[in-house]
Formats: sequence, structure tokens, C-alpha cells
Amino acid sequence: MAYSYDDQNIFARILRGEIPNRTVLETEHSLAFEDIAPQAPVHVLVIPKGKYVTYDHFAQAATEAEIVDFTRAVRAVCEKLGLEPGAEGTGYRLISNSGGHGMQEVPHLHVHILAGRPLGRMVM
Ligand code: DGP
Repeated sequence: MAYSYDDQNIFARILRGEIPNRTVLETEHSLAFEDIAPQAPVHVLVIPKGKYVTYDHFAQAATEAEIVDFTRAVRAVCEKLGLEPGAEGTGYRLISNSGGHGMQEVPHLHVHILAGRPLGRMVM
């Protein structure tokens, strides 16, 4: 499908510096910042700097450099925060809500990184 991107969405405004954020990590093509309404002790959002609405849009239209950068930015945040799966008390959950049934609120692709406590089983 063809996507139309809303330049006034809240993450577009964060990327333009119009709204402050608590940045965790910034790369050439991606930005990671703390969620304003954390659902876990660690709740970070990672977004591409490019104008992509959903994961589907990004995977279709982004350059390979953007895709590699974004994928590694997610990992780099987890490394920076000491979340890499392995030791007891580590690990995390990645979520990317997409579209209506995904209950996506902000129409700019974002991956939620949730961690810091056992997160429970997913409830569908
Ligand atoms: P989703 O439902 O997947 O579209 O999640 C959107 C998330 O964005 C939600 O967890 C709250 C967060 N959020 C909304 N507005 C702001 C904001 O102005 N700043 C930050 N840091 N997070 C925001």
C-alpha cells in the first residue's frame, strides 16, 4: 500500500527539535529516547529519522543503510543499558504496534524496548 506521512506527528516534531526528549542514543539514521509514559522500569522508543509510518512502510521503502542503522540502534540501546539477554535478570521485549489493530497511536515507526522486570506472558 501507499503511505502518506503526517509531518505534524509527535515524533516528527521531536526529530525537528520542537518537543524535548530524553535521548538515550542517536545514530546517523535513528534516534532512541525514553517513553513519556513508561510501562516498565526501562521503556525506550527507537525511531528512524526518515519519514516512515509503520514497520511495513520502512521495510518496503527504507534504504539498506537505514535498515541496518535502525536494527543496530535497537541493539546498541540494549547494550548501553545492559539488557542483553543472557545473565539472570536481563533480557527485554521489543514491540512495534502497527496500524489500527496494532493500536498504533503515533504514525511514525517506533520500536518499544521494554525491560527491567519480568514482563509476563503476552496476552493476545
Ligand atoms: P504506540 O501506541 O505504539 O503508538 O506508542 C506511542 C508511544 O509514544 C506511547 O508509549 C507514548 C509515547 N509518547 C507519546 N507522546 C510522546 C512524547 O511527546 N514524548 C515521548 N517521549 N513519548 C511519547
